Amino acid sequence: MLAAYVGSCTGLIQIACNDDINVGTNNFLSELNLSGLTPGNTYTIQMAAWSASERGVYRIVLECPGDCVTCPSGSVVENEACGTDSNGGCNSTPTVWQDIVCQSPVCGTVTYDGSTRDTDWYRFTLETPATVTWRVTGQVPARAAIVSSACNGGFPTVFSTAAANACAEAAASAALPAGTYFVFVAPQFGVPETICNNLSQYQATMLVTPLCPGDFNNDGLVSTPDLVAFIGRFGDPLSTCSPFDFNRDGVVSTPDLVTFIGLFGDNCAAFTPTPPVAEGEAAANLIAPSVGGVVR
Ligand SMILES: [Ca+2]
Ligand SMILES: [Ca+2]
Ligand SMILES: [Ca+2]
Ligand SMILES: [Ca+2]
Repeated sequence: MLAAYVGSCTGLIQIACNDDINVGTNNFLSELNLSGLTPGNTYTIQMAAWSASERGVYRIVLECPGDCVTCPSGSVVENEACGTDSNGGCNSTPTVWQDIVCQSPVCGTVTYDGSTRDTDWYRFTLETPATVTWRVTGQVPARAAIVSSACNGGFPTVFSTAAANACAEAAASAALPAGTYFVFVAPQFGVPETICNNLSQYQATMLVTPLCPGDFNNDGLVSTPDLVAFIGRFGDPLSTCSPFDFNRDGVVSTPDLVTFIGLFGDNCAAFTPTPPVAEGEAAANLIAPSVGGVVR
């Protein structure tokens, strides 16, 4: 059991207490979330066993995370309620995910109970080769990754993965051929356990930069076949990830035509895709199926 007080030992005033937070069967974890504390004040935390027979070794973790995740207005909200499991990607059978478009901020939650963690998988499609950057900032230390949409029996190909401390940005980036991919976010293994509260929040953004803007048929030139392709899409409402929508306003229209004409005649360097991350490292960072049994 935990309690928190303010004031001196001769005049303690209790400001919070908790027995257990009941996050699962036989899970009697105690947790306090204190907010609105005054810098400079002294606070005291008291811990006690439930009964004399349950005295022993305990672990207590104190986190002072601040509020570093502020979901911008217009964020895409994760479609998985905290504590449920509906976008577990290659950790789920059948595979489940949430589709997202690039450039839009994503706001979600992840939890970790000491062995099993929540992983969130978002799917997107590139029409042309592009550099993809996936930036994640979590209230807990987060891992970001860019992986194939093919799960390969729970082992998707990992093109980039990065980790960061709480409130720092984990940025994965890869040059990818046209195709469909996942971006991934999860708490890191070994970090403090996190239940559904303000500490479980993260924000993320996927940025897509075409490797050769205007080269829709991937031949290294912005030329007549690309113009034909562009005209064929004129007026279309599109995902803001589309290479045809240069100004990312969701439609192919005159401003995009102006940009395309400015690109006409360009030559582009040969495309070199980012090689996959070595399987062992990728598995340890991302899927880790042997850790704690079920990993989601
Ligand atoms: Ca989640
Ligand atoms: Ca999830
Ligand atoms: Ca071309
Ligand atoms: Ca446009």
